[in-house]
Amino acid sequence: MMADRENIVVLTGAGISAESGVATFRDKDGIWSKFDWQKLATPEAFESDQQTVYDFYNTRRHKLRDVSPNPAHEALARLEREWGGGFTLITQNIDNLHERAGSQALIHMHGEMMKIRCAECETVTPYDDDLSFDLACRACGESGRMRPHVVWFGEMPLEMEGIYRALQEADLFVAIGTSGAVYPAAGFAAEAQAMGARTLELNLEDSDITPRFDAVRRGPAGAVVPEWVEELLDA
Ligand code: BJW
Repeated sequence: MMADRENIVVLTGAGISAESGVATFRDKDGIWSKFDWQKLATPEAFESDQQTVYDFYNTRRHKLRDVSPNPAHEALARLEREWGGGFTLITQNIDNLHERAGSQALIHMHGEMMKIRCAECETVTPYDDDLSFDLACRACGESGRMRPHVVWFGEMPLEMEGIYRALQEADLFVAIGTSGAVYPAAGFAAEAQAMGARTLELNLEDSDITPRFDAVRRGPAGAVVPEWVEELLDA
């Protein structure tokens, strides 16, 4: 049984948004089965073919408008509201479904799809419309250099200091719907465990890092996350 004052750190991946209709990356019909990440999700791709990168993200930004949070996002927002101890939600997802479900203590370590960033001065701006060469940076005035505010391969994920602080203080680390294929996020379970946390994986199936967890629960996030949250809050 958990004491109410324990610190919980949750890491989510694409699997938590799958039942909302947002594509995952490495499942059979995932994004990387259809598209070449080297041509779309690297700083080099942006420098060599900016329009293709814009098209890829514009399509995904349009789709995001038609989807809604599912019971797994809602359960994590409820946990944050009702849990008596510390709670930190780290997401690798660039969709906005956690915040639309009501989550507030949220770290978007791989960025946010509905924000853009100037590749010259790094200013970040919320932005609803299509990415295009016509866009100028409101801060430095440079044109044609606005990029999605996302973390591509080879780039440093965001808010790493806050993440490692949360992992250090965690009593329970929970990974939901992530394949454990991408570092540094894939290393968090082992790191939290080494610093004394218990670890739990919620996923449809085994991931690359399942052996790192003390306990696992299998099933769709929309079912297993609300069940787990209900149990924690009832304990
Ligand atoms: C369900 C479900 C349902 C499905 N219910 N579950 C060793 C150490 C450090 C770095 C490296 C290293 N080796 C290599 C690297 C470099 C690289 C890397 O990891 N490469 C690997 C391919 C090996 N990493 C980087 O470049 C990162 N930067 C970096 O390392 O900087 C230096 C640094 C070092 C040390 C400390 C700090 C910094 C940056 C990585 C950026 C990743 N970017 C992307 C794209 C973002 C933008 C966009 O979306 O376009 O992020 S790639 C993509 O993968 C996306 C995701 O966030 C990320 C993770 O994917 P995720 O979420 O796990 O999804 P899937 O599809 O893989 O898995 C879905 C899971 O859900 C599956 O398990 C299903 O079973 C499950 N599921 N339906 C429950 N209904």
